[in-house]
Amino acid sequence: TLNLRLLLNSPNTEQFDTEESPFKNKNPRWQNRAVLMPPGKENPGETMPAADAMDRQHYLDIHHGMANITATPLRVGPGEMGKAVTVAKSEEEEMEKMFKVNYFNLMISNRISNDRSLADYRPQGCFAKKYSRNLPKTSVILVYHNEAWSVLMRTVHSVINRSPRHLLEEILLIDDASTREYLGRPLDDYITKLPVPVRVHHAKERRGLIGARLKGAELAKAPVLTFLDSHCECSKGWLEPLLDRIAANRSTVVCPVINQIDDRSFAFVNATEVSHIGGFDWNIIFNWYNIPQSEKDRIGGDKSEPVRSPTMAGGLFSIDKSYFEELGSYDPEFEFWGGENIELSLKIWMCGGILEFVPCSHVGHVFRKHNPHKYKNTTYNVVGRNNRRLAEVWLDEYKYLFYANQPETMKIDPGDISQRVQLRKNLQCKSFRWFLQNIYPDSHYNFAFVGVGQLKNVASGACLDFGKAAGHGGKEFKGKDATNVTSNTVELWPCHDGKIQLFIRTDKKEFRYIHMCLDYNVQFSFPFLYECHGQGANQQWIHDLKTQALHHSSSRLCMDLPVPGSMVPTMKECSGAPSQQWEFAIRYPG
Ligand code: LR7
Ligand code: MN
Repeated sequence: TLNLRLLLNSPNTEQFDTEESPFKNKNPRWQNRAVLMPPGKENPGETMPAADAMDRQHYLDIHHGMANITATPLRVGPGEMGKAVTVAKSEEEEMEKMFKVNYFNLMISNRISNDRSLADYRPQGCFAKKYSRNLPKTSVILVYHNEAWSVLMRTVHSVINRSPRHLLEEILLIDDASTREYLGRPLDDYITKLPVPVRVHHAKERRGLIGARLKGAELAKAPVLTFLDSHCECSKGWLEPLLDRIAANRSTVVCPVINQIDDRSFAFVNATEVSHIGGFDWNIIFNWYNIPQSEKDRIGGDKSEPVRSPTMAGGLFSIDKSYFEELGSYDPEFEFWGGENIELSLKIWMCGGILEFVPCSHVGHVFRKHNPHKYKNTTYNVVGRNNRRLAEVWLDEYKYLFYANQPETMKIDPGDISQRVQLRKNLQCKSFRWFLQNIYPDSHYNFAFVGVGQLKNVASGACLDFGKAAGHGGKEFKGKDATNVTSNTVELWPCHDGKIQLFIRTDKKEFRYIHMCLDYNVQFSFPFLYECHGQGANQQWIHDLKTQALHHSSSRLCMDLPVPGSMVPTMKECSGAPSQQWEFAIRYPG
């Protein structure tokens, strides 16, 4: 019945796949990599799978002018309707070998048609929506370095199959100096047979995805740019809702809902609504976060309404071309991979635009657990340098929070940033503080602070340190950056340069580390770190600059040295003794 419905469907009778999906009700756990994984050995032996015999008539049928593109022919085969694919036991060894070529299941991908069918992932409210008759055309830009043939072609075919022909100016393939043979002549030949203009630019020198996208933007003919990663699948109706938002307001930048394509089974996960928004942490690394209540209230329960997001994931979005240029596109000195998505997101919001996820647009992306890319042998940390530039230009004083967390980044030369600073001035962009308060209130950065530095005990010369929990009542850190911690002891250690002694003094008189605050409760004899609550009380510390005493507000006790044999400071009646004298040695701003 499902296929019958697909054959017969018309836009008004469309419903989504009601068939039980193994992924139903499971929230995909979307996690970006925190670090670049070491690249695997690239397999030069990968070959181009026999390309699907292309059904030209099928393309012609769906591309006569404003043809009805919803008519999907009945298809059988592995992975159709976005289903998971498995292989025989006997093939598993080979499968694992092939997995390492691109860090996704190449064997399975090669068996799935370039034209595989997908379900309809749009929430109900989308079907009644009317889009402008004058939508702008778009150039779809795909950048890649050594992408697998089947995955790249499925991206291209899904764009062709599911974009109204009159809205698709062209597909631009920007080959970031790939070395695989099939991405040369064989690809050049193949794309001439496609029913939509597809152009390829073979970059001679590797620039990374950011440089490659800039090249694509430069070559694009259409008034709207649509960027996709090279391992995506566009689902039915993906394009019109994106273009419609831009047609209504050229400074709205839109992202589709990014459905997960499983890196092992190539199942297209059946997510319908916007379940998360984008943000970033103190490493300036993108991550997914819950939609704040304020945004839910703004939308008012309509699952088909676009959801505003502080940042984009980076790979999948549409933007008015002239607006992209006006915003200074990407920082041209960014290299390789990373940071460009945050830079663009900050510019959009701080300089008067809007960034949103559009629930009526669904595009799948193969989420990988490892990064397969090697970049040039640079002597510096490439992503760190991108982020350093970003921090210097866009984060204002909050850059110190990034440096407090990644002190090594301070040693990287960011190069000349004067043009980017000038750009920000010319665009009269608002402050990062404004962005936090108005666009990203849930951010871990969202507080005002006085400085970042060490708390040094005058009598002993030792520093308060939260790196080593010794089990004095508190718990050890669970995560590298204390993100999931509920409480933790602090200790006194010889002072050093490391970040585990850097506390942030906030305007609420807290001593903070990311979202953990120095806290004290009279049940205990020692201070500890506890999730910041912003209510003052047990997390408020008055530092008397004359006597150098550190008064705990609610208990009126003072922080004192540990008892002999311990490293954990104590809380005592204030006495003015040297053991109760503390210096807050500010490192940033330096
Ligand atoms: O040197 C390179 N040259 C390239 O052309 C390295 C990569 N690339 C291409 C690559 O083929 C792919 O098409 O660049 C694209 C992104 O690289 P991926 O897919 O290896 O990385 P990713 O999916 O983790 O990338 C996410 O973060 C990047 C940070 O710079 C970019 O913003 C990507 O566009 C972004 N991808 C997405 O937003 C998809 C959703 C993932 C999430 C969250
Ligand atoms: Mn990707």
